[in-house]
Amino acid sequence: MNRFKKIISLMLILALGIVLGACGSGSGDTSSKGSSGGGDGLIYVGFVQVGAESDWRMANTKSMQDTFTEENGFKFEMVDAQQKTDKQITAIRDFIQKDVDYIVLAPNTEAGWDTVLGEAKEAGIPVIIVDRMIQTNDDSLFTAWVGSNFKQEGYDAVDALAKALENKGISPTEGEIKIVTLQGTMGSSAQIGRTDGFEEKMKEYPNWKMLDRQSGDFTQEKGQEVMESFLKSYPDIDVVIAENDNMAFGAINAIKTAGKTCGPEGDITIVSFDAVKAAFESMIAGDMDVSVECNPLHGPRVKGLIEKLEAGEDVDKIAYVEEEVFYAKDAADIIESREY
Ligand code: GYE
Repeated sequence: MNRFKKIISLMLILALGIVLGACGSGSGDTSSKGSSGGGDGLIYVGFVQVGAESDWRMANTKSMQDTFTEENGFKFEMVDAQQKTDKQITAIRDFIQKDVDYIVLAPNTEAGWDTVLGEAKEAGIPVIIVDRMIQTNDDSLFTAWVGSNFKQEGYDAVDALAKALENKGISPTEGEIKIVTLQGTMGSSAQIGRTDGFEEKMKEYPNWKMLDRQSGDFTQEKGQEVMESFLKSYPDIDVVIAENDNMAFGAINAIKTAGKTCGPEGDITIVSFDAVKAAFESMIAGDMDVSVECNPLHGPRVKGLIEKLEAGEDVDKIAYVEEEVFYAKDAADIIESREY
């Protein structure tokens, strides 16, 4: 049982004691539930996951599953919301019903969390948010957040594109550079930050032109579909910004099928986000130019937060993960050291 719930239980027991005392009856069951409700000493964590849309997501799920084991003292349950925010809201209500000790939420999109998180707060269940963020005016609705600075990733992608162009002998400051963007799930922090960060910083290059932007929902399949339609509408695309690696893989398929070339030796420059292992393979194969890292290994970070909360210690409300940028020319030397 976590600290917050202990306090609430204690208050309930006291209140019940007063009521029973006043009634002159001593026969009520005032025992509180043991740790995690099962008396098994495990900390019960309910994880509301976005879905299984990408390699990043799979690595994130694995990190959580590998961390929140019984050996480590946890009872762990995960709901895969199939990229549906309403499914996530339902999952939170289920976890409240089950009286878990902590809810860990990876929100699909940013808006609309106040009501259900208010319910979790009312029930005394702390909510830890991972990966993407929520939009709220009430900071008390969550205990802590850990994830990436998506806007910074968007800024980094601008520098990454400039360097990737230089790496293939193209000046980033001369001639019109025509860009299309495959966006992630609209309204998700990863999409909002990457789109806004890129848009803001690309103003440093007045010769860069954003031809179009469309969502591929972070999946390879939709990324490929959107790229197919871009290739039909715009015959001379110079750059694809894919807001995750899986959409980049789809775009690369579409480019090749259309008889065009991409990567460091090809015509179309591919800039991506995540830097999962398959992106390194794609860079080594000469298909992708650069990937801006996004670290999915949040399991141990969330565990660290829960352990501190259990010990009654303060935690950082907001914690950003350090990230790098990886270019095709270095991929072969680095791939072995990648964890995801
Ligand atoms: O970039 C993408 C995944 O929210 C950071 O979600 C995450 C993003 C990641 O589907 O691959």
